[in-house]
Amino acid sequence: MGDYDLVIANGTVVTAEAVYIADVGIVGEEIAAIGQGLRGRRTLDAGGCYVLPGAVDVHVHLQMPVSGGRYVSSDDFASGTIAAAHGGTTTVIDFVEPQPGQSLREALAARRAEADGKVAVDYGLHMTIPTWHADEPQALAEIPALIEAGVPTFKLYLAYAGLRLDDAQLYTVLKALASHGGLPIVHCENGPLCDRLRAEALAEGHTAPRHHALTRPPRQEAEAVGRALDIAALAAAPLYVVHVSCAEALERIVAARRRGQPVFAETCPQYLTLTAEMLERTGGERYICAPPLRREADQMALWGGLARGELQTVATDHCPFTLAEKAEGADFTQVPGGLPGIEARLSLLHTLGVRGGHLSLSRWVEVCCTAPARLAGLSRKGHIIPGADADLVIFDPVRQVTLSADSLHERAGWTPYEGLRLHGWPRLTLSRGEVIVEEGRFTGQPGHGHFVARFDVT
Ligand code: DUC
Ligand code: ZN
Repeated sequence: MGDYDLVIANGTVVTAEAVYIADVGIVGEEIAAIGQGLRGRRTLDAGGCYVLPGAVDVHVHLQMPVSGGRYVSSDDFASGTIAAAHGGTTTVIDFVEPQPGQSLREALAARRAEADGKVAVDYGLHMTIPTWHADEPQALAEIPALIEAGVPTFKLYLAYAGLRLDDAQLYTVLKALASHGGLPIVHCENGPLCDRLRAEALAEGHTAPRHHALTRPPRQEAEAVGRALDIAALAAAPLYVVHVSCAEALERIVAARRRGQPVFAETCPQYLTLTAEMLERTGGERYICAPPLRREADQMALWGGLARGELQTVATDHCPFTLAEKAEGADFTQVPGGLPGIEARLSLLHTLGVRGGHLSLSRWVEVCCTAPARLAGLSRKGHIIPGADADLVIFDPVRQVTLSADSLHERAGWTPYEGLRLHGWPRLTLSRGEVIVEEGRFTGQPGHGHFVARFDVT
C-alpha cells in the first residue's frame, strides 16, 4: 500500500519558480507531497514529460448572448470547459452580465444556475458593471456582498454602447471598488471614437472586414488604457487591463508601472500569433474581434512585454461564433466579435513562446497558470505545493499536434489556428485529483467542476 492515492512519478515539475525532477503525491483532491520515491495506490509515469499546475484562463465567454441575444457564443459551459480540459486548462473565469432592472446578486445567481452542473473544470465569475448600473447607488452598494460571495473582480467596459462607462461613471465605480478591495478589470477601447470612425467608414462605403481594424486603431486603444490608468490613479484603484493588443497600449501600462501604479495586464494568443492581414482574406470576417488583430511589430512588443514581466497573464477571451454567424452581417460592424481559442492556449504558448525563444519554461507556467491564479484570487490553484488543489497537467513536450477544427473540442467548427503545427500537448489533465482527460479522451464529467469563491485578489 502506498502513502498516496495517486503518485505522478518521474516527471519534470515545472513551476513559476523552478524546474526539477520529482514525484507528486496526491491525497483526495489535494497535492500532499513532492519528493523522490513516493509510493501511491496508483502511479502515473510522467517520465519525459513536464508536470505543470493546471492552467488558468481568467477570460472566457461561454454561452454569452451578444447583439441583443441575436447570437450566443457557440461553446456552452459543458463544451467549453471540456475543450479547456483537453488543452490543460483546469480553471476558467467567465462573466456575469446583469440586465437592466436586475440586481447584481440576482444576475450572479442566474449565471451560476447556467454553469453549475455543467462545468467540467472549476470556474469563477467576474461581475460586469454595465452603463445602466454605474449610476445606481443600490447596485454599487451590492459590491461588498459580491466580494463576500467570492466575486471580487469587476468587468468594466469603455467600448460598446449600452455596456460602456463614461469617464465620470468609471471614476465613481473605480472608487467604490477601491474602497471595498475589489479589482476592476477593464476593456480599454475608446467606444465613442470607434463608433464615429465606423460610421465614417460606412458612409464612405467601406463595408469590408479590414475596416474593422482600421476603425479601431492602436492609438484609440492606447488612449483608453491611458485614460483608465489616470482615472484609476485619481480613484486610488488598482487596474487589470484585459486583452492588450498593441505596443502603444503596452507603453502606457509600462509608464504607469514605472510611476508605481498598481496595474496588471493580460494579452491573448490571438494578439501574439495572428495579424490584421487575415481580415483581408476571403472569409476574413471570421477574424473580427475587439480589440482587432494588429501588426507583427505589435506581436514582438507583446512577447517582449511578457518576457520582461510588463504583461502578467495570457488569457484567451474565448468567444466563439460559427462561420455562418460570422458571415451573416451586411458589413463589418454587424459581425459578432470574438475568436475561439480556449483549448490550445497552453500548447500554443509552449510552441511559440518557449520553443520560439521568448519565454523560459517557468515564465510560460507563470503567465498561463500561476499569475492568473494569483491575480484572480484563486489561492488553491496555480501552484505545485502541498495543500494546493491537485489540478495538474502531464504535458508531453515533444508530442506534435496539428491544430484543426476537426480534432479540437471547441464547438465553433473552425479555428483561427487551422494547420498550425504545435510541439507539446497534454497527455493527462487532472482536476482536484481526478483524471479528466487521458491521452485525448475526456474521462471527466460535466458537473465535476465547482464554482470557486475567490478572495484576496492581486
Ligand atoms: N471582444 C471580443 O471580440 N469578443 C468578446 C468580448 C470582447 O471584448
Ligand atoms: Zn472578453
